[in-house]
Amino acid sequence: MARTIVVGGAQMGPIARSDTRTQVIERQIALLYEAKARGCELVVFPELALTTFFPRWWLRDQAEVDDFFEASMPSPETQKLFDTARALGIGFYLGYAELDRTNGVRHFNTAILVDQTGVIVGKYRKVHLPGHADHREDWAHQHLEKHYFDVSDTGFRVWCAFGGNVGMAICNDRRWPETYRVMGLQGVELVLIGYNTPIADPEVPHHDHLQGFHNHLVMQSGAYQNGTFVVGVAKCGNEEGSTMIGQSAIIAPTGEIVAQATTMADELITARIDLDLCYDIKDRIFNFAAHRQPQHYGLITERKGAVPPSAPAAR
Ligand code: ING
Repeated sequence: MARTIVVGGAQMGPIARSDTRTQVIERQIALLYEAKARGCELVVFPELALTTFFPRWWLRDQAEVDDFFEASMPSPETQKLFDTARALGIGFYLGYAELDRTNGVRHFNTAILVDQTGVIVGKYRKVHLPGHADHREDWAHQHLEKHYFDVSDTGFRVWCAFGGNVGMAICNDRRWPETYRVMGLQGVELVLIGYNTPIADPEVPHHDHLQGFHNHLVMQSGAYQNGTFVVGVAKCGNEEGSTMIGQSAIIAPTGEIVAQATTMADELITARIDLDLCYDIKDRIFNFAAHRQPQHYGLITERKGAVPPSAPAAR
């Protein structure tokens, strides 16, 4: 018997630095109503979906930095999003900047999974923080996630939700095979990923034209190599002078793209997916229990950086 679920990717266009949470959440609510009309049970919003992508700037005023973070979730402003989603019977993934005071003061790039009754059933804090921690004022676009966020204390988890095994990741995580494999080893059937990906990468400008290709390459690979659906959702367009890629996509365990955004604005993509299709892959070509040989994979967790073979001694 098929285990189908109608999933939606709620791509968002630019969020200006001056946009209020209320203005942003009204856009998200409009996408929720469209999702309801299209039968969605679960909707994925982008990474840092409540504000502009502030890690592009070196901000000196701590109060200004703190304004980008949520001290509670639901927060007073996001309560309306939770209430609307619950009223529509839609669960959602929401990326946001989390201020955590439960163990000192810590800052995370976070995503939550909210079920159709409005309950937060899962929280994920971003593992792979790209870019740099130092101020590079001569760069047109900085990428300061290592400056603003702490590394995850959750790791990659998978939750029983929406009739299947659901996992979460955030943006740069999608580029690392370890992300999908750690969830694959927990039986993940649906990986939800929000992203904010600038086209311009100051360190390799000759790769700018490859951002869209790399975006799908890594998500399609992760889906196929772990027999899981992947939903990748962008915040995109020209946001405060930094153009970010769109191409939000719903990807099948075969690696095929099932649905893809075609604009650089707020756009809902949807698909009815059958989670049982994961097992065409999980039970065959990537049957982990039958084919993996962990005794040969030790370096993956033992070693952080690459260590090339030493050159043979001169004879
Ligand atoms: N953004 C980017 C990403 O991994 C990046 C960072 C941009 C890395 C371009 C490499 C090239 O998609 C986030 N937020 O991780």
